[in-house]
Amino acid sequence: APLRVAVVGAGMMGADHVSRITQRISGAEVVAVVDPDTARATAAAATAPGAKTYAAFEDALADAQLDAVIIATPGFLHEPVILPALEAGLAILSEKPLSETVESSLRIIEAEQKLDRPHIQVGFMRRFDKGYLELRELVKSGANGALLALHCAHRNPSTPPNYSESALITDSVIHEIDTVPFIVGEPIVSVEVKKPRRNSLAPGGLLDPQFVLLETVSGVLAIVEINVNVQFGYQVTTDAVFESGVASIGRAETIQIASAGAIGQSVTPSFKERFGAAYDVEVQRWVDAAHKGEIDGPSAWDGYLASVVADAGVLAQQSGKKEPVTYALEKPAFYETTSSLAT
Ligand code: INS
Repeated sequence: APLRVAVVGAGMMGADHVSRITQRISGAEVVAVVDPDTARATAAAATAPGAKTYAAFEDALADAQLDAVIIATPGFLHEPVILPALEAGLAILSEKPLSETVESSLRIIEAEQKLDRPHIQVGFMRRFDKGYLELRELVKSGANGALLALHCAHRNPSTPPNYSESALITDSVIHEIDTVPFIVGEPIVSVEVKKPRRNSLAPGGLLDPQFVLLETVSGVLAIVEINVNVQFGYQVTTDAVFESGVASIGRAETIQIASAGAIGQSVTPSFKERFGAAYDVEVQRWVDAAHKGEIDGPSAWDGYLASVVADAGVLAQQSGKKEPVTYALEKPAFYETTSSLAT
């Protein structure tokens, strides 16, 4: 029988997951869409035949005979859904970040470890993107010598309301905080933040862009340009500097058109298009694994690790200094998984 999924949060990402599961994923159906904004819930549910709408997750849990939940609310609202979902034994796909604070991430992994096995997969979709996977293989192969540094550009067209300076780290750079150790194969040990001249188009005095320097154990340095009011589109690229070569991912693979005295290529408007293929693979693998009582992607442990680095990053924004990253916990045996995409 198909996995009975609730999608919690019917914003851009939640609505996208509803149509993804309905139209492109096999082995799952959306039976509940949860959002306190009834109009939004109804609009998202319209694409999924048979889905009912609920104002609160508890109502869906009581009514809809759920097997699984996708959580696509803002990060600070993940824990109040994850904890009851764990208690109900559901398969969980939580969008990034797992949570916005280390304390909350710790509560989540503690609660999860009371179960027999990991139930939570975290929506770090870049781990399913072809470019990142190829880069990770290239690093492992050693074909170009050792990896020395990464230039990462993370550009968004504009920021949503309520977006704050710390969100640059906890909501946006959290992706690089996850992918850098994934590519390099070792943890991040320090974070430093530099703030160039402010983009006057950034709303509410937001100090945007920023440069976030992530350093790994062996000294690989990732320089992340987080730049979230670029106006022109959604662009995420990485250039990897090796001892004997440079590799680049994320440049547009679309048609190049010369016309009217200029050469042009389109830019994806949002993360939905840039990472659409990665999301499809992520959700299909999550569904297939859930049928077997497993996860197949980054775990809550990866979510916890990222929250520790993000904490140091927010501190570095305030202090202007290089801040060390200290992980209070060793990886519990509970989180040893067979997924090639988990840490
Ligand atoms: C979004 C999403 C995007 C990222 C944005 C973030 O929630 O995670 O992938 O580029 O900066 O605000």
